[in-house]
Amino acid sequence: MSLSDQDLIKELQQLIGAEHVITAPADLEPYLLDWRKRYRGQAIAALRPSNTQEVSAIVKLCVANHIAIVPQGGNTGMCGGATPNSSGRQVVISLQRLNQVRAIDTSNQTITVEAGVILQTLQEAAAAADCYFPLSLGAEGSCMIGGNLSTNAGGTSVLRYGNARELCLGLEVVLPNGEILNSLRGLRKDNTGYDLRDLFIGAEGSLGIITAAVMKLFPIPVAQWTALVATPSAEGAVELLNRFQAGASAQLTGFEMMSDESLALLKHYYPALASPLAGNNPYEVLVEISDYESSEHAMQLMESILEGALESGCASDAVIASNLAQARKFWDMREHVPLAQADDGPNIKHDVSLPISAIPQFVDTCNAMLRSKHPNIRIINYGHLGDGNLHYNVAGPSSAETEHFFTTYSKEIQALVYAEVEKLNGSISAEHGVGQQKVDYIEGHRGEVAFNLMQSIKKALDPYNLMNPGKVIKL
Ligand code: FAD
Ligand code: S2G
Ligand code: ZN
Repeated sequence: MSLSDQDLIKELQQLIGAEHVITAPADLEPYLLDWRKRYRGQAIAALRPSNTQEVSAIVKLCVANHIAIVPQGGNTGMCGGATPNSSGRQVVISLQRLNQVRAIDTSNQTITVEAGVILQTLQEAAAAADCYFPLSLGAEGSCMIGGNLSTNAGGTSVLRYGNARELCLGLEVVLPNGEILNSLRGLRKDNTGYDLRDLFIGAEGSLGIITAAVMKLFPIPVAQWTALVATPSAEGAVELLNRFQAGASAQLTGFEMMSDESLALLKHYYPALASPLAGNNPYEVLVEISDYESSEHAMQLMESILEGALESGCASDAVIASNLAQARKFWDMREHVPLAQADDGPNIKHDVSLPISAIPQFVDTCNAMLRSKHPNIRIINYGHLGDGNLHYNVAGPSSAETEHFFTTYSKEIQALVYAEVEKLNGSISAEHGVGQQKVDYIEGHRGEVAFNLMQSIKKALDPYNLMNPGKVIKL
């Protein structure tokens, strides 16, 4: 017989302390609404355990009382994955208090951190040990490494260092039955059975709760040069990428594209971040080269590749940051585009990835198709071109019309864009995950065999469907 909510709350308070069982509506609110303010849920409580054993004890108590669990990190996710549903029969488990850096092994080039460590804190801990942790994204001041692993986050250095998955060597996970899986080994090679670690990376909390991880560290680059390059078309941007890939290879550590409408939106909401390049360029690309030899070597490389690009016409203008402050300003431009979008109002997001060779066709086809149906829409097309990942976001003609446009046309526009993605053999979720936003698209996108296999895995690990139900895979 299940406990009443009141008795459950009393048991939880005994487990983790009353001050960490949050039930007062005002205190609960931040846990029930996602960053985009698109998803709102209900919860019996938000819980803030302080260690793995407390997480395990909570899971066992919830499972015994058929209460579903929604793990939550920084709550910066884009797909509503960390937001409880409206049933009121769920609890949110916030990992914020599991925030210890457990160990740094500079010789093994690894750092062991708890899931609630904020990404920026992890970057700083690496730097303090004279190492580099490359995962970097606009939300790094509040997202947590547990959430980064659960969404297999990408960000701006994937083309050189990979997603969160490639940066992880070991995990500690509380399973849906409350057992603790300890695979916190910092080994780059370990072929002993199924790859259980990778099962939980990108599972968005639907297979278990990540409580700690061993992450890779890297040497700090000796020099980094950043440039802002104007290109006449998406095709030109891809040619520019290919030139940098051929010329700089592993030294190419950032390649981000912003369309003219993205730059116009940025300039409107953050005038100080207006592009320094003259004119209204169809696209501007932020390129970063990192070097382990010398600053001069990196600069020569940057200059020679840019010269070739300007001669070929795939670049029409370029400015190389003359100092760290200017390089920071170029990166602030890029990282403020999603903030400008949030200021502007709801927008129809498409976090898509495509074969890089297919990107010009995707952009030209979708732009023409959508503008023929909605002539005055704004297509805020920007993102990680180096990984073939575009944030092809569509907004209504003006800020005042975004809400109406979003609610009226989201489904239609998403169907059109995703159909184009399928035609070009792309993905409908490059880095943000599925959450609840795309859960109805997954079977069609992945196909029956893959979908049935994922359902079998979900049923095997979470037979009562209590671990973040309704996210990623519906049973
Ligand atoms: P949350 O939002 O708290 O949770 C995300 C998902 O993971 C949910 O399903 C949740 O249930 C699950 N989860 C969280 N913690 C755990 C855990 N310990 N164990 C199991 N499951 C867990 N994302 C990118 O990939 N690249 C970008 O460039 C990028 N830029 C962004 C810029 C801005 C301004 C914002 C607001 C977001 C951006 N994001 C980006 C999206 C978001 O920051 C990432 O998805 C991030 O990894 C989410 O981390 P979080 O800690 O906030 O997770
Ligand atoms: C980024 C943010 C999400 C969006 O800035 O790279 O991941 O599409 C995005 O606004
Ligand atoms: Zn992104």
